[in-house]
Amino acid sequence: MNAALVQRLDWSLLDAEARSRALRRPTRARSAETASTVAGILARVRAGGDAALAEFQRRFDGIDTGSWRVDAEELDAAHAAVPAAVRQAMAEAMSRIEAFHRAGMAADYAVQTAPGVLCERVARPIPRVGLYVPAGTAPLPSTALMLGVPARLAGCADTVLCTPPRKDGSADPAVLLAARMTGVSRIFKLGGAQAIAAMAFGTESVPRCDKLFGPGNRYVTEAKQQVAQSGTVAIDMPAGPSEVLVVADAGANAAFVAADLLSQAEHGPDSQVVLLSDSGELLSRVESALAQQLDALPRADTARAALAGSRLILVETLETAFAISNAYAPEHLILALREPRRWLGRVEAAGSVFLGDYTPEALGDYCSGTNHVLPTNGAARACSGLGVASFQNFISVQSATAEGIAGIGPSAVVLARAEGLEAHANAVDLRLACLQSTEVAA
Ligand code: HSO
Ligand code: ZN
Repeated sequence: MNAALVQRLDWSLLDAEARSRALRRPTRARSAETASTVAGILARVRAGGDAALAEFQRRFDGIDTGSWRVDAEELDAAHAAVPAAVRQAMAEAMSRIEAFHRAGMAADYAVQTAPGVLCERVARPIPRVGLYVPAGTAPLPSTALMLGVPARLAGCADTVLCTPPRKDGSADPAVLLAARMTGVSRIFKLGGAQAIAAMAFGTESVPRCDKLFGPGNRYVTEAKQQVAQSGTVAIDMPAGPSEVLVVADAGANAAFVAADLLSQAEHGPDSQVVLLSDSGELLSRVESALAQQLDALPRADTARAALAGSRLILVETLETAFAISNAYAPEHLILALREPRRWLGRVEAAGSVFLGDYTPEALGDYCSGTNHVLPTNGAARACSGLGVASFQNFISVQSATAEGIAGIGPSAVVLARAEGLEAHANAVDLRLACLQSTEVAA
């Protein structure tokens, strides 16, 4: 067994500094070099439009077609290229994702807050959204479903999707199929910061979008942050490498736990996995299971690199495990506990929670129905995963009758004068005076 596979710690023996080091993400800080490369790409696309996209296609993708829009022919070919079993599994996943997301949609509502005063909130789709689906070492058609389904449920009029081209200039057929299944309007074979720039600023061929969604590599993430900071476009959430935290008790199945840790670790060398348990024996069994399962994985090198930055931590009690988890605020939290639901009330911050031995994260990644675009890097403390609401704007509406303003107007006048805002007071006073004079006249 390889003792150095993953670091093992005893929480009770760590001082404050060692504890904070134990929970530090391996995430690189935003590098100045990446930031300036990305700023350069954004500026080029903003100024040069399609000509700049063609230049980046040659330079970064090594292809020279000068076109990137996916046409009907390529979509049809994608359908034929995806095996029937995959098409079927995608269709089933999509219907569960749709059922779950539809149930969570916020209904419009109206409340009479005083006689004659009606306050409402109505939802409107964000008109044009831009979805980014990474390809990289593993193209993720499931991400196209996780972005496309809520966009469609929200009723977005125009859904643009960018995904990087492959070496031969084509796009991953399964990503194209998933995009088509969800009803995406236009698909472009564009990747990296230039794709984000195209959707944020618009070019001759790519329409300017109102909000951008989806995970990506560090260039994509940096580009999303820069266009959002400049006020050009809204983005879904700050994205970072994927992560999972597992809380397991002595009765947990070590092979299951190890498999869950590895399923996260295979995403990328900077993915982080953390296991907390009150059983040293369980930790040892998981360590052996990790070593056993790792070698059989095609992406063993990636997983090994991720494990090198990960931790197995012994805690004295499960209460401590939850305190640690809440402070860490993991993207995914697996409760490999005998009575997981009993502990759910303790969870204060997490992107998505998986209860019990038979709920691996992989179910949520693909097909249970929940969204897998989730806050990483501790953002779960104050951010939530994607839902239909992420693709909507909520507009408040109010209407007051004469009776309504007569009732609540005097409060507005008092508050306006207290703030020294006489014009505000006047806007209400004029109407109150008008009502009084018509009353007198009547
Ligand atoms: N675990 C990833 C999502 C994913 N896994 C896609 C497989 N495919 C981030 O939540
Ligand atoms: Zn995953």
